[in-house]
Amino acid sequence: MKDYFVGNAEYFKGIGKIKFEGSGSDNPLAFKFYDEKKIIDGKSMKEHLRFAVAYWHSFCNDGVDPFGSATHVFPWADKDHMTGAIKKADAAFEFFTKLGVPYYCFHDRDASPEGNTVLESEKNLEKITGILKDRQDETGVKLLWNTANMFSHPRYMNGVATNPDFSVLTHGAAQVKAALDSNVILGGQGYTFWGGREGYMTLFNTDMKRELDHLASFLTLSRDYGRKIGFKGTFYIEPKPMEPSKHQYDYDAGTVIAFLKANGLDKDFKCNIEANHATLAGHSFEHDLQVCVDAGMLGSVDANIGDTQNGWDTDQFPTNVYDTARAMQVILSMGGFSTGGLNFDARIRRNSTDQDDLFIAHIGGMDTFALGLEIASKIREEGKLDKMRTDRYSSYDSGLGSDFEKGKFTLEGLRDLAAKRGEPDANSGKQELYENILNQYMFGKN
Ligand code: XUL
Ligand code: CO
Repeated sequence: MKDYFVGNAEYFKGIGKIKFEGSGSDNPLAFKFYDEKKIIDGKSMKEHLRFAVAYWHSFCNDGVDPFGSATHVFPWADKDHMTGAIKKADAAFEFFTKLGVPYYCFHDRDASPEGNTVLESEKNLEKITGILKDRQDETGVKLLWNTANMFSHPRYMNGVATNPDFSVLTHGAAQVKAALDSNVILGGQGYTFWGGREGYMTLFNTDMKRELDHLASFLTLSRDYGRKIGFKGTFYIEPKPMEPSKHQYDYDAGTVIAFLKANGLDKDFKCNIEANHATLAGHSFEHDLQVCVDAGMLGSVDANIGDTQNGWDTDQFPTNVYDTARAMQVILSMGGFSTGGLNFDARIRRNSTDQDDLFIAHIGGMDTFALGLEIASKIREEGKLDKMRTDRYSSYDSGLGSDFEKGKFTLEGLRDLAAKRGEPDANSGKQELYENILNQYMFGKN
């Protein structure tokens, strides 16, 4: 594997391979905490964290917002869309390898332009897939997952699989088919569905039951096609409660898991949990992760952070070590990722306009998760917090509580016990103690 790949040109000039320099380093272009080779609990940091770069934010987000035009200048841009896409792929792989991430993720339209017909779009993606495959082989960087962008084109304004117009649904099917074809060539570990427009703007014009049935059929056909062509990875649904729809059907982890189970899709599909989507749904990041782990359905993670002052998806890079420590505790509790990883679904700000800002942002996100991993691993190794939680349930471990868990009680039997035993003692939840112990692990427990 080359140190970094450079196609026809070097796009991130003057920036070399990012190295680990330790927490004392003043170099903004060095890792302070992410030491990819460091072994934690039998695995290297690189193997635990399985970082991926998101093509869409890193190489397509030009800084446009509802109030202003582009602020980011892309040196790989080209008047000819296919030439631009090829140069963009070169720039992307240069970035991945300089940063040292093992994976990337992309939407079909991030990497290859939409054509005038279904066939033209398919041909474009086929060509770019060949180029991505070459770059993967040259650099060793792999595909964590890909997906189809079925929310930008105007035809999808009323949804895709949940569109009341059948002909729109067929266009979505064409996109998913082509994206799965591309995935299999690239050896993707997963394939994601994020249905931003699979929801509604008003219930006045919406037959929710029919739409959900269509969504289930669409996902079933996609699963069947993927398996038929040899896709062995995991399908993911990425929950999000709203934005751009007023209500999105994949509201949160609990909703998605129930939907998958109700439709017999839970063997092939898992969740891809995005931090900022969980918080939009009124949950914490760790809540949605835990819901998935409890159901055996945590697949992958879109790593980002929201802004507590804003009620929308700000897609910022993770910088909050409390969040990542709690998230890594949950991820380690399921034995770590199998096909999934930590994909930075995060974008630099509109006014972050220096070329090194993209590196600095990813370095910060990777360091933040490296710290979270170290702290979570220490907490698990000592087992103190886990024991405190387990002990809260000790009344079910033996005797009558254990009989209840085994289904040996009737409701009348429970009533009689209450009458006989009288008022229970108060048992403190000790929340503040848990919080204080976490702080000790974070800031000074040796
Ligand atoms: C949108 C979002 C998407 C998905 C992939 O909020 O998170 O980028 O991750 O379509
Ligand atoms: Co996402």
